[in-house]
Amino acid sequence: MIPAFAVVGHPNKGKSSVVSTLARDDRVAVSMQSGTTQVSESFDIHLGEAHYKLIDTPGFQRPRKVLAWLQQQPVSADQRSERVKAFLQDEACRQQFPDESELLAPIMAGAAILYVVDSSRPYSPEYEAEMEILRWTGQPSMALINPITSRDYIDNWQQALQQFFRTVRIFDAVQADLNQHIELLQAFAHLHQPWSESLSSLVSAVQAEIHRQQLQSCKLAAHLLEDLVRYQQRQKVPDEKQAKSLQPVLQAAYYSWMRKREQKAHDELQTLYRHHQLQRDNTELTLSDDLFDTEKWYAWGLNRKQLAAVGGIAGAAAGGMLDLTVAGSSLLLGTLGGGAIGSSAAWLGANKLAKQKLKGLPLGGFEARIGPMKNRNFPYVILARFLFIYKRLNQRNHARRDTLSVDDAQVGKLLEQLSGQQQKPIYKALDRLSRQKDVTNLAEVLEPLFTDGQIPD
Ligand SMILES: Nc1nc2c(ncn2[C@@H]2O[C@H](COP(=O)(O)OP(=O)(O)OP(=O)(O)O)[C@@H](O)[C@H]2O)c(=O)[nH]1
Ligand SMILES: [Mg+2]
Repeated sequence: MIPAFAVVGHPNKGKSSVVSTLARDDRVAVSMQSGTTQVSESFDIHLGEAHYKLIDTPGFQRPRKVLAWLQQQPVSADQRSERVKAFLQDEACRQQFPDESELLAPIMAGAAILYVVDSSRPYSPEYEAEMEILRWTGQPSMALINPITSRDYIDNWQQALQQFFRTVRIFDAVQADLNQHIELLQAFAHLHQPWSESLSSLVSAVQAEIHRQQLQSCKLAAHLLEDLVRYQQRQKVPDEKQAKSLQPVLQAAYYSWMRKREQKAHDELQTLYRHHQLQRDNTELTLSDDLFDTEKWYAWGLNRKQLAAVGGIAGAAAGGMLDLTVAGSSLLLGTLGGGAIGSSAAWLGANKLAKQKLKGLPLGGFEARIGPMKNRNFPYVILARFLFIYKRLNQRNHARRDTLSVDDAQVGKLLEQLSGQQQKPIYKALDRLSRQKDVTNLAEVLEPLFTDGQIPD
């Protein structure tokens, strides 16, 4: 049997949040409303070769009555799980106790139990009936203490839970980071011996998945940069006058294509990280500035000083005057001599938007054209906006339903955190891109920006 875990407990204790966090997918319904989950829902988690199931269940509603039903007749310990099966087979019980029937069904079909409680609420004996029912199932089990708003009652909970569950762990469903997630998976592997081998491989599968998502993000960014920087909008018309009057239309079409292409890349990123529920237009994932609000370009991309420094270096390197290995982390801080910056003043002058052109065609008629974008800052702006979304998505726990916080997205700062060796190829590649030259392995060059400079093993 594929390892399966049924997440059970009182209503509104974070069961669905645990499922969402472990599934790394936000399509699990989580809400403040008690009784949000009404039927059990099974999520198949496939990670490389590893496969397991997480089952979200409704909360216990009438555990004392259910326990009373189970205890109606004397049952020895070895017969208790049969008694729970009898409960599930009894039509009247299913009618009377739909929530308990829903949550017990996957357990009796072989799932292990993850029992979730909240340490911000005091322990009370009212929980004993449901814990006793779970014990009757005879299935492997673990208790998770979820500190929804505080850890005030952790000790009392531990005292009580240890009497019913072999393993008791603290797991914050909404704040848990990746290490805590991985530690929990490691604990799963010890829960039920026949599953231990397949569950042990889960940990490396999760790490591999994270690396895969990072690499895929670099590829999305590289495609986006290539597409936006190289794009041209053209149209043929019979005469020059028509070509001229077409220019504003062409420009609007050009901008609209670019904006859509950027949106598409951001959508792909969101899908890649399985944050399907986040609506970008009403969360802080919204890029409040329009892509062509060029006033903001220095804030997103490189500022004037950085641009001058990078321009000087990229220009000098193109002319073979400067060995790029000097481009260390201090580069963007403007510690370069005035000479280098001065020499790039002309280069800064090239800081214009895409040009419009009219061209007479050999067989008669005219072609109006806009693009490609030669502005040197443009690739940095695109990259900064993409990284802004990326940084929020890749660190975000999938159980979170609050809005996102905004911090500094300036790409220059992110670049400065990398070593000189890592920065250098990025400047070079983006410079070649805005000069419309071929760039090899752009995705690979960008990788340190997506992995925070850490090269995964
Ligand atoms: N701050 C914080 N909030 C949490 C945590 N766990 C759950 N919540 C919140 O508590 C509420 C209930 O969470 P759910 O995961 O829907 O709980 P549930 O047990 O599945 O609830 P039902 O399906 O209604 O039984 C939601 O508003 C969650 O965002 C936590 O660890 N920290
Ligand atoms: Mg729920």
